[in-house]
Amino acid sequence: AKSWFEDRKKLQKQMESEPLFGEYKGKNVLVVQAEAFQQFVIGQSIGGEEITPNLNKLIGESVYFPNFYHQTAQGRTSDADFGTSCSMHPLPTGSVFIRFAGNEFDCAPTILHDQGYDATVYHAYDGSFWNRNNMYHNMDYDRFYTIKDYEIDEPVGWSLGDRSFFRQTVEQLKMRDNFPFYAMAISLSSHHPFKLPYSDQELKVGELQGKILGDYVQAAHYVDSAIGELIADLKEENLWDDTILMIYGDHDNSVYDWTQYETLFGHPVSDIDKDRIARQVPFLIHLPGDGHAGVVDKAVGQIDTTPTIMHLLGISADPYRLMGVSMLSQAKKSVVFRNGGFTDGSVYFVPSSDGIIANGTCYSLSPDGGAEKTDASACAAGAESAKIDLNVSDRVIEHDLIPSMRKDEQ
Ligand code: GP9
Repeated sequence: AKSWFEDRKKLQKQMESEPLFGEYKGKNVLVVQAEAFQQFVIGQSIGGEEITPNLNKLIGESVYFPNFYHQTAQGRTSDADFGTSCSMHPLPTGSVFIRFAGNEFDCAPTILHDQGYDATVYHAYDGSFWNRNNMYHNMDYDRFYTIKDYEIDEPVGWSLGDRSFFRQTVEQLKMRDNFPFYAMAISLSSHHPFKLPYSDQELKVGELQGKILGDYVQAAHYVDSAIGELIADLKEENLWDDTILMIYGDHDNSVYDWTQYETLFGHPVSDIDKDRIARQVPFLIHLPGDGHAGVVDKAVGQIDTTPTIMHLLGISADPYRLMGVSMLSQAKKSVVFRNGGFTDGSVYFVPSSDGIIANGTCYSLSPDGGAEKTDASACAAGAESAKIDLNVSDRVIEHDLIPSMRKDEQ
């Protein structure tokens, strides 16, 4: 594991001499992790209306990563949080938040705390869910705002609607009056089974009325409107010009009736597209000031998030054990999925259930998004390297290796 991390550091180091390194030093960082928010709703319309008008507009003013993938497994939302915050893979079984909350990791709140940031996390649900109380304490957050800190003035789904959740989160941030801040807000209104109050169902979903995907797009539209209000709030409170805003989806929506997707898209969905649709979630970074914007095509994933934040803030990855690489760097690395699949942007590997690499399916990707089956040998080296990455991550987590690696480096 030690030599693996030494190699990874060489890749990470590259960002230090690249554009944007440290360009946003000292800015606030607000990370929004959106529940079950998938990429296929972006730019998609239904009944003549955009599902995500606010995000579509924001993407045009942001750095957007159309080839961003979630890397979660059984730990679902907690895996997304762990991967993005701590830049390591989830476990093959269970959740790191539950099984190894006492171990040491190099997570974004800890790293930013060391840089003088006020680090807080917000989620309007029971603090014990996914063992967050313990894990967040270990991650060095200054405070975890739970359901107890919110007024339930807009009941939706499991708890508070995202509109009110974001509004009250900004109020709490203002009240803390502690800058710069690193804040993570975890939304909830688009949780399965996506049933919104009737008054919040604003789209005309036609044939999808009464179907789960119809409810899902209504929920995605509601979350989009909540994000629109969040942006307005941040502007109103004079935070917009000093805050890097990152928004991403945590995991897929668990809806696998593909005929419903075919109704929405108006065309058939191939097997490879099913795999990709289930793995792709949106990821955008809105940069403050006369911020940099554009589309970055590189294949990237959740574990690359913390190194990306460090790139923008000018924090070297050298003293930390992170498995990701900045999404803004030219450094190349594959996105590894927990099932042993991976993509590097030019090939996409779907493993077989027996785990034998030669039995998996390898696709060659074209720049227009097309995918053609190709010989498994084109994915063999990448699949082998994905296996190694997952093994290293598992060993570090299960044996709590970060403290000893840190000691060896001193
Ligand atoms: C609950 C929320 C949902 O607090 O984070 O988690 P999930 O069921 O999506 O993993």
